[in-house]
Amino acid sequence: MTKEKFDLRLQTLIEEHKKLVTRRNEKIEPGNGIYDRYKYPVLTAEHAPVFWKYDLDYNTNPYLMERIGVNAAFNAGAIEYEGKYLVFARVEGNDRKSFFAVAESPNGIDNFSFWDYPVVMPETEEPDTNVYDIRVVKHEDGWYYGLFCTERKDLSAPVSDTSSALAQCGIARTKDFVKWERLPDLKTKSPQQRNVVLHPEFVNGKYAFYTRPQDGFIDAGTGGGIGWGLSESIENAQIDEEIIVDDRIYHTIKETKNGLGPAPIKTEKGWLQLCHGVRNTAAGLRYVLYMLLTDLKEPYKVIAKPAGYFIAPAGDERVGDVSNVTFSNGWIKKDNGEVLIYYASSDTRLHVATSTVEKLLDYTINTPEDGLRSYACVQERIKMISKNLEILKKH
Ligand code: M1P
Repeated sequence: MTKEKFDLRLQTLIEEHKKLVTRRNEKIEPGNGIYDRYKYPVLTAEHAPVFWKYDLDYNTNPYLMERIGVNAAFNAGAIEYEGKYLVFARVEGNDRKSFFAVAESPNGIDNFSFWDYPVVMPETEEPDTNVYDIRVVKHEDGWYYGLFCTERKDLSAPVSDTSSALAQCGIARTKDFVKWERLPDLKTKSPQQRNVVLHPEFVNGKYAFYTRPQDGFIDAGTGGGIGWGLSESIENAQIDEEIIVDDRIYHTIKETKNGLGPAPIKTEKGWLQLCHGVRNTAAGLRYVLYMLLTDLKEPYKVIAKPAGYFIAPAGDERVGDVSNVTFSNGWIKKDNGEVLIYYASSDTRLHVATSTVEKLLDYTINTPEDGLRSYACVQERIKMISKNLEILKKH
């Protein structure tokens, strides 16, 4: 390729990228009254800067080809920081390795742009093979923490098994989101931990964690459920006793497994909790999001549990690298009570949905609980239909 053509191609790539990252998002009306979805994902693989993928030196890359591709940008932690909305995406290279990268937006809805460099997450003495799904939380001790899944090969697996992995909770902290201090991984009695979240406040003077104990990497086995445990220290976090906050239940959206999403939002009526629930189908696992409200003083006690899913994959969201998945590990409560919910679809891209604390409380408190039997669910629906028909008669 001539240098002239190289320069032209580079200009096109930069212009296309700019168009994408500056595109305005549009609310999809009329929504379901609980939250609003938006037309465009807020982050995709294509949002990765051109200079992350291409060697821009004509001498070493005369065809201007991608050298280090980006496959996906999804499951993101989120926080409001210095007037900006930051998401900490799980960016996955073409090589399947994930890393964290910060993208910032002036409004949390669109114009997300990646910082020049991805996060350099220090390793422990036992290097991570893969890191993903960071939950970013401002703790009352004054630090920002990032809790994430660290995955390593299961060395006890037979040589023929090249897939078995051990998942545990990595912990790091920062003051500026640029320099991270890695702390030792969380210790619990469970052979596997994923979806571990730090509660933003001390409970009984201790660090409090939501956990997800599992027997196997994919299968919950005898474990599973969203757990809870306390640790004296964060520098050497250790949970000796885990209790289950929210269990898996037969014939519900969380029959196979579940896990907490982002750190909870404190409200006057309790802690708003966003979780994911998984069930098995002939087409594979289906991941949906659901909500709970837990007690203000005892955040491990569920006080409201609306039935069914809160967000499920819709339209194009249904398809991706791992289809039929919605997953969330980040949301932001703004000072005016609005809530920005970041959810990813099918392990491929990141979306935003907007709501308010008031609406989410109404949803969690007033949505009927799961009757757990078809008969009970029909009774609940009939109650509402009868009331509505009376109302409609008067119109
Ligand atoms: O592929 C769907 C999700 O699977 C895992 O979630 P869980 O630990 O609940 O099974 C994670 O790998 C998550 O990143 C992924 O989105």
